[in-house]
Amino acid sequence: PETFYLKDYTPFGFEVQSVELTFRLAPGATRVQSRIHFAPKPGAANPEFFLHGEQLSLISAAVDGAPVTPTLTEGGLTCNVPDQPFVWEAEVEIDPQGNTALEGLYMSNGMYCTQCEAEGFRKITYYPDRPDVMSTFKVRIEGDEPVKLSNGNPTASGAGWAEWHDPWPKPAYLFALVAGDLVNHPDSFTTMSGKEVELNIWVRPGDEGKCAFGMEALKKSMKWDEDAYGREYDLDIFNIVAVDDFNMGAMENKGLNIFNSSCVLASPETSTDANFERIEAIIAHEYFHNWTGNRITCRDWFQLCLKEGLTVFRDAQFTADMRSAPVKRISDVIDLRARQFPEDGGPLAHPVRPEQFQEINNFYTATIYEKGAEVIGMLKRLVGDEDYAKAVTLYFDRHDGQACTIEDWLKVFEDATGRDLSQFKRWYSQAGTPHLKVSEDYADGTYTLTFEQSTPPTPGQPDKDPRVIPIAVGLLGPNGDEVCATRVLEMTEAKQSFTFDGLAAKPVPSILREFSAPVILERETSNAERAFLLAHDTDPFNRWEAGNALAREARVAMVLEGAAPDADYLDALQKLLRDDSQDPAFRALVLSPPSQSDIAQTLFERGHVPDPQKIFDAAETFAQTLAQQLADSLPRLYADTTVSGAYSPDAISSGKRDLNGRILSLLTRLDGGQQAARQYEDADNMTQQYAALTCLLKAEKGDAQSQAFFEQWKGDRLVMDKWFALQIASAAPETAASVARDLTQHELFTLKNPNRFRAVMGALAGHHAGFHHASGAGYRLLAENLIALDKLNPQTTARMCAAFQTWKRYDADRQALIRTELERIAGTEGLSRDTTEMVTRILD
Ligand code: HT7
Ligand code: ZN
Repeated sequence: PETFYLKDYTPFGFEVQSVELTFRLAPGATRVQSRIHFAPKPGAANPEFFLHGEQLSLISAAVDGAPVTPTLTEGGLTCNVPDQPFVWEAEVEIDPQGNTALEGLYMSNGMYCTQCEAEGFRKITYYPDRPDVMSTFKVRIEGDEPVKLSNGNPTASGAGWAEWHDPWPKPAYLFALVAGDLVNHPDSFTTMSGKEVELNIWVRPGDEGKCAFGMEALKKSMKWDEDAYGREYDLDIFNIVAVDDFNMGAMENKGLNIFNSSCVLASPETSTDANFERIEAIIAHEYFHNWTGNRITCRDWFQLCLKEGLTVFRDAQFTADMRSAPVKRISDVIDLRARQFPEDGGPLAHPVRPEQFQEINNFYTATIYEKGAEVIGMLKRLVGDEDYAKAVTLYFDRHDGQACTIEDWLKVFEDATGRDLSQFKRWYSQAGTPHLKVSEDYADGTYTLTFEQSTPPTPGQPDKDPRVIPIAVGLLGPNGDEVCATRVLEMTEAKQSFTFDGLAAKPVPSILREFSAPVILERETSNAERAFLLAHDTDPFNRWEAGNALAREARVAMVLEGAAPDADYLDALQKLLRDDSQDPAFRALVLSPPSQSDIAQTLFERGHVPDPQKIFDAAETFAQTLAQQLADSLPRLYADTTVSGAYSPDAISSGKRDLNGRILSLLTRLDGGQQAARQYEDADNMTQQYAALTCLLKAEKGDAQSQAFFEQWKGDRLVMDKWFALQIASAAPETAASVARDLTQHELFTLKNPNRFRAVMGALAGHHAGFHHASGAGYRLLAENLIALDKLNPQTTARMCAAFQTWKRYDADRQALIRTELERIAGTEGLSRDTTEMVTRILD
């Protein structure tokens, strides 16, 4: 397959002055007429007129009204055109019903919908399908469907047709069309300049009752973007549509966001607290794209982090403001370490701004999104809040309506602050997670911290240069009082020391507060010091971090030395659990152990070969011991954290329920599931019902409840996804793969719905000891299903290949088993470009 390079960027030779599209909808043969005004760009000498196009049947084409016969090439067409402005007209036929890749125009449950990012518009009509080509769009939709939507404002409609006009120039990847039998949940929002905006969430009939929470989240997002960033909405109407078959979470199409139904539909009975929180964050994310992504877009797909990193950063700020800032930060770091660090340390590592790709869909990664957001967080910490606000305002003023680069983004910071960001830019160009080694010295009242940074080689980048690292540090005195408030040390050298004067005694350092940089901290320390920080640090993130390190060390010692669970740590946990002055959500996070995959990674980094079964056993032993030690207080703790009254998904109640669920899981180890069975019976919301069922299934006491759950919810696709996933997540390591295999034979399993596929295969890949069971059954099952899915949906297949990315951590036998499966996938005839690229990179 062809490789595309950042260095090869050349602008398109024509302006697109306006686009008019007419859709005559028919499931197997939709006709799309386009009428596009092009003008050669001044100074572009004889530019090639190339339009992207894939899986299109060209019916006719004309230039300035005269029929033409373009030359059809592999990915599009070329045509001789005048050297002055001209009108291009074409008619194509496409097959939405046969489109199982869910890219371009496709059908989901009888509804027409589109997904054009990154390069799906070329499956709708011939067009310069690249983000730096921006134009206004007029769209006419003809069909019997009662609801017909597109971008922008509605302009006219009649029996069997509707017209839309989007006055804001946009790239084709933001184009959207939806048509079907839909019902809406309407509302409105008055913007800061007093403009009334019509809001709608469109869903399948029957789902109307699940829109209220999403609508509130939308209005909160609109208000927050005005207050925090001064950004106002810019159309008369904002539509959201819920779609069942969708490759990712949601899509920010201008004025017509399309959502995976799992990311917008919510009700207390069918959604967990975690679902509610995720929905609020995703609605915000897509809405915030209206400015960071749509009004200012990317010049090319190498700049993807320009919109995604910034928008993730903005949605994290929003969630921190709406809920608890420390809890959001801790959760985000857990997620970063679980998804981005393994990516950055393995065969799929790539810079935040990649320099080459074969299939851009493979680069919607944790590195682009989450590390991209971390880079912005570092920038903000370095320049300070005020200068951050100045720089971002300059970005909006200077670049509104443009397609931009990371250079443009950094330049506004340079111009607003006078800083030179050339070294900082390495965060965008160098892949890999820096390791930050810390040593310390104390003499005569002066305390010195010395840091050494190094980044391991990553594919194509053997050597790394030192980066700018903001290290937020505070110091605690021996009695636990803070003797030095947070100070941001700006590291720029490979090795650098910082001193703190006037200290009466050697302090205990709290380093990398709020996780001020996405690095791996290496420091010789003791469990006693970790327990001290867990008890005294004023920075909640580092308090949690200390607890997390204690948990990790305890687990590692259990695996490597067969040690008993660390008594000091168990003690610290007990104290924290009973400490009502601490936020329940925070206590729940401290109580949640590092993942088994995380322990495997730690062991690997320390030169050991992780044994997934031993890691699983250690987790079980630890939980059992903790439960036994807490035996006397568990019933009271359970009662004290039980939330009663009408269900509300607010942060306080959901934090309490989270803690309560964790206590229930300990209690279930002692009472044989009695309390969980009672909770299952009494639950009036999905959070408590699901928590109880999880405990029961893990204790192998939940067959009856699982059957009841299935009967109760078999008509609800989203709840059924939970049921599928839970069957696997709660299975023993030796049976996880066979449980998953049986589920692929279940009448409700289908390859055509990405949510269902992810529920089963994602749960298998997420069951560390089950997926990596020595039999290799997990690897085999995943590979078989990836091969089957690739024929229908390359994008979702390719993403799921990442489950194999950590394969070099494991022993030779497991590596051989995985290699066999990867080679089997790679050798499949007709394998998609998406999956070929992923498997090749993982194998390399
Ligand atoms: N900008 C979007 C990314 C995206 C996508 C979404 C749905 C389906 C396919 C997709 N390909 C790329 C989503 C976002 O980051 O907001
Ligand atoms: Zn996004």
